[in-house]
Amino acid sequence: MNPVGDVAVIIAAKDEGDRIAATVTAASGLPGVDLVIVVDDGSADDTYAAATGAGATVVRHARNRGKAAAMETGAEAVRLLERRDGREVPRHLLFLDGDLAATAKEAAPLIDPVRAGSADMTIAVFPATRLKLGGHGFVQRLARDGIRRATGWTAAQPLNGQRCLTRAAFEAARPLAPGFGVETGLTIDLLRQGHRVTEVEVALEHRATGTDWRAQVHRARQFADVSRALADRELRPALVRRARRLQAKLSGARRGGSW
Ligand SMILES: Nc1nc2c(ncn2[C@@H]2O[C@H](COP(=O)(O)OP(=O)(O)O)[C@@H](O)[C@H]2O)c(=O)[nH]1
Ligand SMILES: [Mg+2]
Repeated sequence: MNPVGDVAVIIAAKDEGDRIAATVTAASGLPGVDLVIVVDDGSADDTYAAATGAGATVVRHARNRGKAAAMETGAEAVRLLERRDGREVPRHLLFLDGDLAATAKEAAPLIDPVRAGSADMTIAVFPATRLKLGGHGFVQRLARDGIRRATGWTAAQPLNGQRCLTRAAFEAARPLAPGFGVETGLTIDLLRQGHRVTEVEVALEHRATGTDWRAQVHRARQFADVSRALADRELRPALVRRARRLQAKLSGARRGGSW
């Protein structure tokens, strides 16, 4: 870990006992990283002990609250530590998944554009050969099409959770879309607010998604959460149109003297 840095790594983890120590160790060595926070989201395994042993600052949710809530907890922990230390310039936030293991050392290119001020959020693109998306293709398509409809931007890997944000961009995107809708929501909300979002190819590798029942349940949850994030956001233009029509009606009525 660097003695003084400008980046905090936040890892939302659920049952990552096998991989979290290697992920934390690799993330700690990234240039400019001086804080690694693991949010153990009610794991049933030894994620807490393994992450602590590897040198992370670990915050634990007593029960599972979902990925977005864990990310918010992690960012809040960073903020509180910065306040305690009297730090004036907030760190950039690098979100990594817990299952990257040693490949997390390849995440540095995600930080560079944010540090240079040329992006407000970067999103990782894993090389196709390492993607191992298993059956996630249809959820990826759902997210990609929804983001395109909402913003006009086409993401190569819309569900990729490895992202670096400025603190200001993170705050602008709160409250985050719940659960596994978080990536889709972040992308839409930041683009709609005029933030600059860039995809960056990095040589990261995560756990291959299987086809067993756990993987199926994961996919179903992901599908539901992405759908909800999109519904919450696609509703807005319709609501805005209705509100404008109502406003126009009301101001017409006022002008007509019947108000
Ligand atoms: N906070 C939180 N994180 C989770 C949960 N389930 C999975 N994760 C984490 O989210 C990241 C991505 O999950 P993963 O199982 O690798 O999904 P995939 O990459 O989409 O196949 C990993 O860091 C997991 O530990 C959960 O219920 N809560
Ligand atoms: Mg994964």
